Amino acid sequence: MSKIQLYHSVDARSFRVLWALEALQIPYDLHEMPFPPRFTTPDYMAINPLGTIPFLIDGATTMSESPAICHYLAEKYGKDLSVSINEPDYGRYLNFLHFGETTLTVPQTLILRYSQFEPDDRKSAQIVEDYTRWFFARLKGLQAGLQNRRYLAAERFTVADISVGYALILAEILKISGSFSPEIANYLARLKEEPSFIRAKAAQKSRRAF
Ligand SMILES: N[C@@H](CCC(=O)N[C@@H](CS)C(=O)NCC(=O)O)C(=O)O
Repeated sequence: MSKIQLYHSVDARSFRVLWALEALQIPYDLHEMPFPPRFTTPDYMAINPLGTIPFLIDGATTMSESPAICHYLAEKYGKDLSVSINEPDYGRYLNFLHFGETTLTVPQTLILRYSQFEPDDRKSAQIVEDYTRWFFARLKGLQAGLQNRRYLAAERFTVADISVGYALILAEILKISGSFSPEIANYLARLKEEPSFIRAKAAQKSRRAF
């Protein structure tokens, strides 16, 4: 069987997949590209016409959505990192797995875009402020979810923690994590102590572009 191929840029959403691969300890080839690959690596468009990362190839399977890839890998290669349909926290697990991307990371990308990526005349302090407020309003869901829990589901580290944990790491990169509650700050600190997180960080070779 051919090795899993992961297309990635440093600390982008593809980090979720890198972190999951390291947690599962399965062999993979990492294709690290300067960000954004759509402009820096034109040949990549032939591999993923969206030009986005992550992009995963596993035999005949190709995928481009980070929570879905984490779910797929956890189900296929290591049951403990996912929560099964027979466990009471199955719905909670799926909810946080998707919450990490759709509810938390989507507003963060607006902050990133309008504070860093747009040319100066299109940068917008208003959009940055509005979506920072939006992000912190949505973080209330995580605050509630962490009550009396070390991890988000099934009392163990799962890809739901990877999905939400990445959004918290991106908040650090965006320099808005100083407003985290103690519970969220402690949760992030715990996640950063996971050996798989440390290995995933070490696997990245380039400098971050944002
Ligand atoms: N919903 C997708 C989003 C993928 C995505 O938009 N990735 C960003 C990086 S964080 C990207 O590739 N941006 C570059 C571009 O749009 O050209 C996921 O969760 O993986």
